[in-house]
Amino acid sequence: MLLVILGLLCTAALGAVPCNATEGWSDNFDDGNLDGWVHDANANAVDSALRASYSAEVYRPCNLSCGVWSFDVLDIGEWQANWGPGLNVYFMSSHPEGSNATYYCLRITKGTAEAGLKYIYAITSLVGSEALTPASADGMEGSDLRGVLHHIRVTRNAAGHMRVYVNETLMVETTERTISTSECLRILLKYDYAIDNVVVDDTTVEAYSPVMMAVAGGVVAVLGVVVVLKRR
Ligand SMILES: [Ca+2]
Repeated sequence: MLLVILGLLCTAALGAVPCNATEGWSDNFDDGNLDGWVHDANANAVDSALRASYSAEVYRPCNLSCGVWSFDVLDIGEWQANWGPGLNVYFMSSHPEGSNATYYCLRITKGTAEAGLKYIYAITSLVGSEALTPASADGMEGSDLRGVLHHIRVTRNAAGHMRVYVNETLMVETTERTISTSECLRILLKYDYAIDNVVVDDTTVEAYSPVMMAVAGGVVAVLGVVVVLKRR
């Protein structure tokens, strides 16, 4: 019996849910153009990064539904002296010209805080006409956030568990399974942010958090000792 439990716990601890294979891609905008992206005249590659002269939406085909989306965000903050309208990265989205719009989006905005301003990171979703914010968290505070560089990493596994890391610190997470397919990666950008080093990778994201893995590993170790002692 103990061996059966041991086996089940090992499976739970090590079992990662596989993702469908998707061709990964990246763009560092160092070539000075937006080849591969669909965009209007407001979007440009400036100083080796994606910029918008006022407000721009850019997108490119991407069917990744589990894996890793990462990018760098530089807060330029030219909009109303730090009151930026925010940045939306629709990491899983239906085609913008299609009907029945669906998306999962990372929305970065700012709010007031004791120090002056703070970043607010939210995972938002749209299914049909229903827009939801399943998870949101406050980030860094400061009197002036201009010039801050963020490395953003969004992960989603086959169980629908989404995590957003900011400079490798877990900031917000939620599990949503309503949407399981994607056609595009879309970025809605105003001129207060620059985007660089966009990387889409179908790396399998483990189904369990490192804490759960550690707990399961500990239980397995204890049971292993018990089994060994009983056999003596
Ligand atoms: Ca670059």
